[in-house]
Amino acid sequence: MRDKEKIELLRDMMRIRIFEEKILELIQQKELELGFHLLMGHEGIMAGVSGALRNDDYITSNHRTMGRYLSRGGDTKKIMAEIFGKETGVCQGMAGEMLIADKSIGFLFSSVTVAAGIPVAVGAALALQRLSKNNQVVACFFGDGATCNGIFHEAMNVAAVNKAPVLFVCENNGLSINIRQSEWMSTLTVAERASAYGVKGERVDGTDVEAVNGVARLAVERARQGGGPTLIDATTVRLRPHKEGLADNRSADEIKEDWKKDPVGLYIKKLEDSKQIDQNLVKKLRSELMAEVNEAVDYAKASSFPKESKLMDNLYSEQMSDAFARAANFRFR
Ligand SMILES: Cc1ncc(C[n+]2csc(CCOP(=O)(O)OP(=O)(O)O)c2C)c(N)n1
Ligand SMILES: [Mg+2]
Repeated sequence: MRDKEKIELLRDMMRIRIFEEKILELIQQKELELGFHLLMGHEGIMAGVSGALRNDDYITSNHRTMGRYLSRGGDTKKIMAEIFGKETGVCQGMAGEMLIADKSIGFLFSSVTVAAGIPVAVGAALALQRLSKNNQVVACFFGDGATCNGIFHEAMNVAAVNKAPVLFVCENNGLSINIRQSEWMSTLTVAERASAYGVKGERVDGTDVEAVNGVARLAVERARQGGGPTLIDATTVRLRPHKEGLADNRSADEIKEDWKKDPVGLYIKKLEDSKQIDQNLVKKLRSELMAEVNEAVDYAKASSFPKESKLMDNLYSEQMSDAFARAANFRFR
């Protein structure tokens, strides 16, 4: 990997981290309410996979959306405005944090419903396989808890049988809300679940962004060449509560231990220790990114809330609205 690519990975991780730190600050200042699902601790997985994708590839997401949107090249101002509920937001302030979608950057879907993005990714991949000549892939991001949901297994099977160009990316933080993995999963790893469907399962240290990027590059290549899906089981730590404001039942000592695996801190240390970067570069990146995020906050605050008359817009496509109207007429005639 070239130095430039390493700095891009670092920048991507730091951008997500600094954005989320700002969210925490805004919550503390009572500018935002509690309830946000940060992906702090998962940055190495997001940046590593994102760095293996092309701009014309697609992703789907679970409830931890903000870092994914940023990592795929999303606009800091638009995501900040969205979570402030403003009309200048990614989804005109109607989606909030957990239902983000933005076709312009290939961010197809996110959902509050655990595992819901997995079949959507497979469907999109099957459509691309049949309708596009550009060998695009779809990466879907979900948690280890989601791999216990039935739809994960159906979707894996359908993807495998059809050799759909999908990356199943499991952000394996060992927790489902506050319940530890050993209480709800009978296999030792998520990766081994792939073998039931004839899919390649790859376990990787998700706190090591370069390792994730390496595994993701191979998986993307395989998918583009018609080799079908890969399940990437990327192990990591969750550095915040499940959602802001919810009690975390880990002890302070356990959380302190988890911080030793902070993927952002580890990568900065690795690059500094091997003299690939120096402290000045990190300082420069940090101040540039903080300026970007502060500007986004000003933009969001200065924007207006959506008009009430827009409340029912964009719920269904025009076509569906027509179909519903016809169905309603039919019933009442
Ligand atoms: C179908 C469904 N079941 C349960 C929930 C409640 N719920 C929300 S997040 C979550 C934990 C998900 O854990 P995981 O998939 O590991 O993702 P993580 O939050 O750890 O990133 C649960 C059980 C839900 N939203 N949807
Ligand atoms: Mg989890």
